[in-house]
Amino acid sequence: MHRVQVLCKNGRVEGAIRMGRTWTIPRGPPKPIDGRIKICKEQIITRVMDMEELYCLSLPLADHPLKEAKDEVKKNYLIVLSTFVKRYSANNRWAIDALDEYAKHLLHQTFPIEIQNDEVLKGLVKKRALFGYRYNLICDILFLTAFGNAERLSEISNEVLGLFHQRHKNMIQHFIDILISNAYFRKKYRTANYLVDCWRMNADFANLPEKKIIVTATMSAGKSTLINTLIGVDLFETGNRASTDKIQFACNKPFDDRIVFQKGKTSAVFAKTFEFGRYRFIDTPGVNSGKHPEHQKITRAEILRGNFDVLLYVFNANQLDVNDDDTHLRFVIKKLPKKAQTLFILNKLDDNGKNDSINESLALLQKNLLSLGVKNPIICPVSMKAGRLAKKIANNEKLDKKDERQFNAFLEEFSSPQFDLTGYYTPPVQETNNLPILEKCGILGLERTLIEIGGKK
Ligand SMILES: Nc1nc2c(ncn2[C@@H]2O[C@H](COP(=O)(O)OP(=O)(O)OP(=O)(O)O)[C@@H](O)[C@H]2O)c(=O)[nH]1
Ligand SMILES: [Mg+2]
Repeated sequence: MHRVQVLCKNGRVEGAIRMGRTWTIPRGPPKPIDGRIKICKEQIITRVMDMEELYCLSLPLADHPLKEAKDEVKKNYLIVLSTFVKRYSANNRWAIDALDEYAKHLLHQTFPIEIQNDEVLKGLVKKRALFGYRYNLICDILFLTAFGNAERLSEISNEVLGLFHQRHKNMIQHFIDILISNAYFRKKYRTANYLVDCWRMNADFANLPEKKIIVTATMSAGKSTLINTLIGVDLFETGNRASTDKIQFACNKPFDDRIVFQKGKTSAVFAKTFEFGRYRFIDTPGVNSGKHPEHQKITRAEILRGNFDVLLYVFNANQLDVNDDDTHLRFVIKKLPKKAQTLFILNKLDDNGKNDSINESLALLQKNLLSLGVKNPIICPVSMKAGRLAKKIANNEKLDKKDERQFNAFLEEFSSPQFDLTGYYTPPVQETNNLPILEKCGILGLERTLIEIGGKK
């Protein structure tokens, strides 16, 4: 027996009349509250997400069911979707960019946004082939126009309902209720399983607190390399001459959709081996460029803004005896917000030519930090370059000839106890790493330390 019939029989639908074997339900009775739906509050995003956050959502395109459809159905689907986006989110850059991705992924071409009136849209959703994708379509419309905005969700849900025939409305309303809650998911909607799963992963992610990690240092210490290594993608430019000239952000997202938006201030990427929680890395320009004195101003302003939980201060192990760092260090120590924690990164330990040993470099840095008033500094020794290359290997990415040569040299170097950094960190809980250099170059230890201090907040 259908659920509706049960509800009618139990008198849960006001005004329902039995006519033979069927029930007629008067137009627009209040929807019965489905006793089986357990709404888990955390699943509902109550605050309005801003544009930067929206860019960190994953788009549900990799296994989108529409990929199987005929081109004509795809086009009609995109006409309805783009009409809604253009009508309700014309000023939302993320929605417009995301719509472009939909067209590229689903139709393999850019799609001129076509706006149609309601009558045309109604005609399109009535067509049998498109009607079969109705739950997917509703999901996509709501995702691009109203995700993370409860008020808009109900407003646009009403508009969407208006496209369908009266007899489908209850079902569609029910689907929407289920979509935006953590409710039991009925088999009836299984064609939209993938999109609903993606929606929920995005919602779970959006509800996580975002940990903000700022990275600062003098020029070429390896700030951008550090972020690229942690997120597992060569997102930021690196090099030996003032490479970073502005504040740039890298965020992770709920799942890999293979799309990197680099518009606005945020670049959202899926952090392949840094999959815990929700992170925003803030990259800053080096502070000691004689040629670009404005770099110091930019970085200092960002530190003064204080919008971060963790500060990573990177040192080049080969330049510990250079005094350039002291002014900036003093500034950072003085201006650090109370709630923020600091990790000191001793980088380039693969190339520690001038200093005799890692222990000596660590002792030198520690002495300097203590003399500047830092209590119990946590110092993480690493080779980011080795870490970045090892992560590429771990992710089956191909190295170019130069990187391959360097990686082989690192393999040899870190196999010697003199360079092995494993002992400087607490050991991993689980031994799952089949590429020992990841541990030996300090990158995994640094990640663990970062999670640990992040968790203490
Ligand atoms: N040998 C070695 N080289 C490294 C390491 N980390 C970074 N580098 C190199 O150092 C240079 C500078 O790295 P970046 O990551 O651009 O440094 P940055 O601090 O972002 O520099 P600016 O943005 O210019 O201030 C690049 O050529 C990197 O490849 C390391 O651990 N070992
Ligand atoms: Mg940089």
